[in-house]
Amino acid sequence: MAIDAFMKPSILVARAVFPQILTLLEPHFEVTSNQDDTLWTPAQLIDKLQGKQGVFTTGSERIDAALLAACPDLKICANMAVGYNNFDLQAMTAAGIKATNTPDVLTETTADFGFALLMATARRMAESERFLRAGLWNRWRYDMFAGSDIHGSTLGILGMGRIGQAIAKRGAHGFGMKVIYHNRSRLDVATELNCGATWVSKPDLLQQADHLILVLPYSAEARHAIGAAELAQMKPSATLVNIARGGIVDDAALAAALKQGVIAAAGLDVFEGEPAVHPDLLTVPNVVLTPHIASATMPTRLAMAQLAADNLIGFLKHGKAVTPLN
Ligand code: 8YV
Repeated sequence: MAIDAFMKPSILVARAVFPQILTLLEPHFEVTSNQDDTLWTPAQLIDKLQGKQGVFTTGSERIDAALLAACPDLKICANMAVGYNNFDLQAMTAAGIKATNTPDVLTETTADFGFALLMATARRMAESERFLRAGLWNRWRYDMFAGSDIHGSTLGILGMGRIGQAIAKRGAHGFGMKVIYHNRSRLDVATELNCGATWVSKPDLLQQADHLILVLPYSAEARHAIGAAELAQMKPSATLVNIARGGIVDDAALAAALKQGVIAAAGLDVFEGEPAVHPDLLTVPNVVLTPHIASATMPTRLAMAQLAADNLIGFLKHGKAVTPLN
């Protein structure tokens, strides 16, 4: 469909959003929304995208070559997420479709959550709360729910982008931790100093960390970056935290390692095949499980949605996306 100069472009907001985001979009576009938050099949999404020039997605909508071929009017996909493994970016670029994400606005909130999950895990908060709620607390005991210390320990970070750096600063400057990291590319010296972090090889990271936080983006190479072999290299007292993406950890291998005491505990915000959770993870006590909420504060979710909306307006109305990926 050709858009004439007087016609508003049509867009689809694929999931429920803050009402004020729809109010922001409506003067610029013919907006089809999904405030009931119906989970569409790929075929239904294709159907809804007919005649649409733009789509507001979350990490749950897969945008691939098959969808693009079936949606000839589509020009831009604006993801309300910094991660974009739901996009086949190569196929989008080849088809001339603009892709955008929401970097920066969620960095500090997500780093806060990484630390919260680390502390809840190392200090056994979920496990001990379940014990209390079950009415099992009838006395004090010297080793009751004794966990491991955060302050003064060694924090390992795998992946050292914006969120990794924000976590490093909290660890080094707030908790007096020794911070080590592994990343394909090493940070420059000034950034390392600012974060209080030192680059090490991946085996050194696994062997030296008291607590290991994963914050690397998902890619084919990152799949099962932490599996049985990597877990076996970690300290038996170590905690593992995954706030990156499901699939970076081999969840079955992790559940087995937790059961066998290969590592002490894990905190997981993301899962292979989420929202499904590996059944073995639900039966081990020493794991804290949260439903992909690392960026979930009201101001940050609003800022993410606003940036995704600004990308649609910027690109479809003014020819320039704010945070383009291609
Ligand atoms: C999102 C995230 O909540 O930004 C990301 O990459 O994982 C989360 O902040 C999620 O992807 C939904 O869009």
